[in-house]
Amino acid sequence: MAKLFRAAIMGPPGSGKGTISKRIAESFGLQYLSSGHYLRESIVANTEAGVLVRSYVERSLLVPDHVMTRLMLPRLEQLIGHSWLLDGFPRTLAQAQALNNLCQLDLVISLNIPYETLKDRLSDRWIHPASGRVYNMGFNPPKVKGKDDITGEPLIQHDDDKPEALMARLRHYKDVAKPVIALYKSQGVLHSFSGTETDRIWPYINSLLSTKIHTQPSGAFQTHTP
Ligand code: G5P
Ligand code: MG
Repeated sequence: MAKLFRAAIMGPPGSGKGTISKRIAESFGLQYLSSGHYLRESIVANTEAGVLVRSYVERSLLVPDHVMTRLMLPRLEQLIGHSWLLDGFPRTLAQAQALNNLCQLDLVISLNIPYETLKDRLSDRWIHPASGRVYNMGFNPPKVKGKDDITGEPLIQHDDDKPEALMARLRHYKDVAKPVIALYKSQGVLHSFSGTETDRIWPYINSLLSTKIHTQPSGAFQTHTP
């Protein structure tokens, strides 16, 4: 019988969550929800919440848990009856517990990417401050150097992306993620993947998901319990 499939992908900034999520969503037809995307949407809308969110995202700090759960959980409630993949949520134990109260995840993918690799990817990162859109001069540069693709406004580089600050952020990510990873490990749903290249990690994730989700020709899919 077809069963719903709920998954999340975790990993430090720049670990490839977004890149891999898009491949999973395309290959397996899951609805894709990215916390970063919804945060940037609220920044652009310039609501009271958006102004608050911007003050955190601009400094690459975690947005408070109550703001995150208010942003994400109603969207999941609307997706009752759908299978989905979360990118970047939950990031803290409080967020994971709030999500647990709504539903149990079937699978959590955790990406372990070496610090040096993350440093290379992130140290070349430029941001459009008004929207939170992120560019990387090496992998996804803006169409016009130093300008936002949509508005043409100047891009800025944050002090947070300097190597020392980056190290502190990545250490902070690890500390915050530790109890979340322990929770999902204890629930038997955690799968960790290590490597320096997304293209080399992807085949392993793809084959794991193929054993759990069976796509149907119609685009519908079934899940298998191991
Ligand atoms: P986001 O938007 O979730 P981050 O900081 O976690 O942002 P980001 O930048 O979105 O991370 P990612 O999704 O893990 O990274 O990785 P990606 O975008 O796929 O890849 C990063 C770059 O590397 C891309 O340019 C990609 O093309 C390139 N790349 C990927 N693979 C390879 C490879 O193999 N080789 C090479 N050469 N390049 C590669 O969150 C933004 C902010 O929102 C807040 C926080 O402030 C956060 O900083 N936030 C939350 N706060 C609290 N709780 C939550 N749940 C929050 N979620 C977001
Ligand atoms: Mg991302």
